[in-house]
Amino acid sequence: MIKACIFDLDGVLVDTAHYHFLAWKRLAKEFDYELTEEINEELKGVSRMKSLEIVLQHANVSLENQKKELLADRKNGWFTEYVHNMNPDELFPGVRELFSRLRKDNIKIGLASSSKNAKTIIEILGIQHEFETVVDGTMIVHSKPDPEIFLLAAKRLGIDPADCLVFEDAEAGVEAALAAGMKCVGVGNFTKLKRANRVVDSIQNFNYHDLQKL
Ligand code: B16
Ligand code: MG
Repeated sequence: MIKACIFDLDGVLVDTAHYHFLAWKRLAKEFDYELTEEINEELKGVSRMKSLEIVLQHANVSLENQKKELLADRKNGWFTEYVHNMNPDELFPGVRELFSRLRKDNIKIGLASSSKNAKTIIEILGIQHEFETVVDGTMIVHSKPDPEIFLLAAKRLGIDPADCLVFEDAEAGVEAALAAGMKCVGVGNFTKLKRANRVVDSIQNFNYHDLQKL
């Protein structure tokens, strides 16, 4: 029985995934590499440093660690600039309604985002009080597809992983949820997320009656 829902942030609750893409694309231009939406899929759900390494690998660029830190910081500067211009309306449709149904049914709500900016983002959106626990990129060692982030969220919620349902937009995130022994709803592209127990194109189109049937 599902007793807790654990939400990814970027790409599930809000389209910050698009801001990550814009900032990486801007950085990649500096070394004459055109980042495509397709390659960007590989960056979803993974840490900032790992994302940079993937971009550099595709661009055939090799750099020393100090330079990589500088580039990651620059990308994050742009990303946080975009994020600070966001407003609460950018929360995806259906999110508030889903939260209130879960609360009514006594199902716990957690956040598990690889982003080190997650707390800032949920505050900008005004949804920080919706979560019984928030686990972000500052609290984990291994990023998705490792199950660490979801296992930590379940532990903090006091719920068995088998009784948790994860909502994820990234392939790496779906793998992490399954590796944690949880059920998973993929939010986005069916072909990319087909390993999830169910795939919907947006939170709004998740059929609440399916929650206990996955
Ligand atoms: P930051 P999520 C992830 O968030 C993003 O999907 C991923 O693209 C990003 O690289 C990662 O956070 C780290 O973000 O640079 O802000 O620490 O999807 O797990 O909520
Ligand atoms: Mg995501």
